[in-house]
Amino acid sequence: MTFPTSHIDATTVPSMKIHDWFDGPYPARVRIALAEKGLLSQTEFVSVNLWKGEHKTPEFLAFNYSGTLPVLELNDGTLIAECTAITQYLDSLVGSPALTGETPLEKGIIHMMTKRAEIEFLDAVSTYFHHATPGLGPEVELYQNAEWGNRMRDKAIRGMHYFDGLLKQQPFVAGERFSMADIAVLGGMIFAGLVKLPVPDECEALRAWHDRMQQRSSVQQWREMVKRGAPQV
Ligand code: GTS
Repeated sequence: MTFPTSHIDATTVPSMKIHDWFDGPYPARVRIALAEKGLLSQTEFVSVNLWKGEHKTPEFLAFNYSGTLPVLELNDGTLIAECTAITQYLDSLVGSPALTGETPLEKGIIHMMTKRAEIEFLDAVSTYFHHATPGLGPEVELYQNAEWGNRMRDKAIRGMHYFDGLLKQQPFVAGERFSMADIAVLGGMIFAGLVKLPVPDECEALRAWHDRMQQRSSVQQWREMVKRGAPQV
């Protein structure tokens, strides 16, 4: 199987598999990116049950060394893990809408803001979940450090204030256009919702941006997929 080397029409993209868990915040990032690109119908979702630790088995670790979801599998067997890498691939494949930027400047800013959304917010909420709450349960969480987890919760709240300040000045996380950076902050908001970490009342711009994001078709499509519930296996 050969793969296209530049932008092609979404309808001609070969089928792909995404290995993920239906309501996971990181999986949400790739599902939203797929919806933005009009690629959901070409994608088969393979369920990996995080709550049963299926992502930590030797077989899965051979598949994705990091033991995380999601993983994109192309139909020649090529594997791409990491939400940013998967989004970059999808964005390079199908031109519109551009999620990772078109000009060198946009690409740089979007990359920076995506990384910042991860480090300052989403990954911090995730660490809070895995370390300072029961997380995925005692069978899966083999090492926990509550003090570290709580520090990361405080970091995530600082991150919410940071993005609130930014969104007071511009409509989207990386500037004037929706991008992968908005999707990364959405991932943080989704995770914060799951672990019941409230957005501070004073973060009005962040809340207003979040409300606007709910109007996007891609976010609505993701929500519909989650509503369908856990896959029957
Ligand atoms: N840097 C990775 C990425 O961007 O893809 C992080 C992926 C990640 O942490 N995924 C979560 C995971 O595998 C999935 S979810 O929690 O959002 O559903 N967590 C399991 C674990 O044990 O860390």
